[in-house]
Amino acid sequence: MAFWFAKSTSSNAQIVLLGVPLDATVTFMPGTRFGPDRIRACCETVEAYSPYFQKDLTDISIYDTGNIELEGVYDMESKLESIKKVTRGWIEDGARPLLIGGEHTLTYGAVRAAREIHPDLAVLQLDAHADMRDMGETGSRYSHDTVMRRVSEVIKPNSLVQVGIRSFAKEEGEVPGVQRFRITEIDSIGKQLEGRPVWLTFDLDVLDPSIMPAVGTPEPNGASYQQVIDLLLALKGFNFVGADLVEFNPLAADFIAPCVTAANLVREICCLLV
Ligand SMILES: [Mn+2]
Repeated sequence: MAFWFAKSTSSNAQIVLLGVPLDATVTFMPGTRFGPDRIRACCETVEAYSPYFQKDLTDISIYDTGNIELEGVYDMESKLESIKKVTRGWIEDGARPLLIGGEHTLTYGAVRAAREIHPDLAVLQLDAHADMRDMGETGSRYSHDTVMRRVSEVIKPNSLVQVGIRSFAKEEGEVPGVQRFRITEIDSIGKQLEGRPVWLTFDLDVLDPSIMPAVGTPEPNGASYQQVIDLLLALKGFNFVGADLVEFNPLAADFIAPCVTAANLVREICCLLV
């Protein structure tokens, strides 16, 4: 099954959707491997027209590649290499990839691909968690709680912009060279990203668990849907070169309504990317 609005062929796609069923280092509640297929299914009920962006997905050429084959059963570095290689190929072909997770760790593969092609890449992270541990709770340097630390190491200083963060270990509280904003600080966020190629990494737990309970590590006091839309609309016209939407976990909660919310966000991110 492909996303219903993804009707293009690979050769002329502006946006390429890649499912990434990565689910290896989650420490609290596994299940993100089911994310891409469930979100595809819930897109069936989502209109092609975005009333926010006033754009229609049927006017954008979108191709769904299906899910990425992840090499290496327990070897995260091999899996991240697969993600990087596939993502890089699509960017070189002139498409804007949107990776649908899967756990957040996948972002490290994707951002390295984008960074090789766009050396001045900035990364906008919407997330409840800083994900800035140097060593993960599983004892790995490559996991969902270290991923943005690894990302910050491969982009220029002051190029990681974190938004909505409300849970972190003391060591992750103030990391030099990382900018952190509340989701309402729209002008400051825009100033950091203006004129640069930007990768958007959207961890669904940035949303309040009252509307997004189907995530592996929910945190109270999150963003509203309207706040997210306000931010995305304010960034319309910025140079987004790719994005990922991660951490949807249909096993963590009654999943239908949050899955439709995630599917709506696929549409809004597609609108943002073109
Ligand atoms: Mn995260």
